[in-house]
Amino acid sequence: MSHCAMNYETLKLEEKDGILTVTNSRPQALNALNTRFFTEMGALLKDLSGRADLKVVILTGDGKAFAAGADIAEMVTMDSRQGSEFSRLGQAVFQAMEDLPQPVIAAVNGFALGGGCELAMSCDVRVASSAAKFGQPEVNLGLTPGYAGTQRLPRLVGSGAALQLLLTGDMIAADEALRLGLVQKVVAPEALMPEVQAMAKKVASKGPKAVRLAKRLVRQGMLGDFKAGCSLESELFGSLFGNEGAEGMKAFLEKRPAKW
Ligand code: CO8
Repeated sequence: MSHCAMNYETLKLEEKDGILTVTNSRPQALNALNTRFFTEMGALLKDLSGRADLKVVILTGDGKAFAAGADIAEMVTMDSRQGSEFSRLGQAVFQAMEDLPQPVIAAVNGFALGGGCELAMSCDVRVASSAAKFGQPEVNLGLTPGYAGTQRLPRLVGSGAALQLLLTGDMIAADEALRLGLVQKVVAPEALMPEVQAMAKKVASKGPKAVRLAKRLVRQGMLGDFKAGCSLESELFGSLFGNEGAEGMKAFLEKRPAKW
């Protein structure tokens, strides 16, 4: 596979049956997001986007953190211009995650703070370990989020809950994140990877074109207006007739599994 050609320092990759698990792995710094991470993740996403055989991506973290934020040690010396540049770099990579044709499931194993919470929010579905902690603690550092956290968080949980987290910098437990709708499921730490793998396997067994289009329609719809989203939906819905949809519907009527 082409992505094996690149030697990643911050990412570990493991692929099986069309499901790629990407582990953010710099545990000595609680997987804090640095320039190297963004460069590597950007290159990986570019590579993955062209792969028809790849069905689902799982993103998780090594050790006790998913990611404890942007790398404070790298940011501390930055000036205003460099800060904006670092923000744009992260935003572009997280946008590429949303734009990836394949769905991305976040398996949030531990701390998802600041840029780490923003990373989780750029995934399509979030499953959390009961040991995970979420928050946007940037105000503690005299900062705001810079990787679209001020935009994605209110879209996920509403502006009141988003502002409560953004203004207080409070860390919340996984159960509270579930109550707010920031995550979709909470499981025991040891059940996290089996749960996410089962979910990924289920998604990978569905009509592959339909899965990609469902993601694209929601992602594009969230950025634009309702009517434009509906009109794109009709167009893409129609594109499944005569190919994958024809097989899926025929298989149902013939009481047999579909052959994608
Ligand atoms: N950056 C760099 N290093 C970090 C980070 C981080 N965000 N978080 C932890 N580390 C390092 C620690 O410095 C420590 O290193 P060392 O062993 O060399 O002293 C190591 O990881 C282990 O951390 P702790 O000893 O602190 O572990 P604890 O279990 O005691 O505490 C916490 C865990 C509570 C998660 C604690 O580490 C913490 O509060 N971390 C910082 C969390 C934070 O503030 N995150 C937000 C960062 S700002 C941000 O994400 C902005 C995003 C937008 C950027 C826009 C671009 C400009």
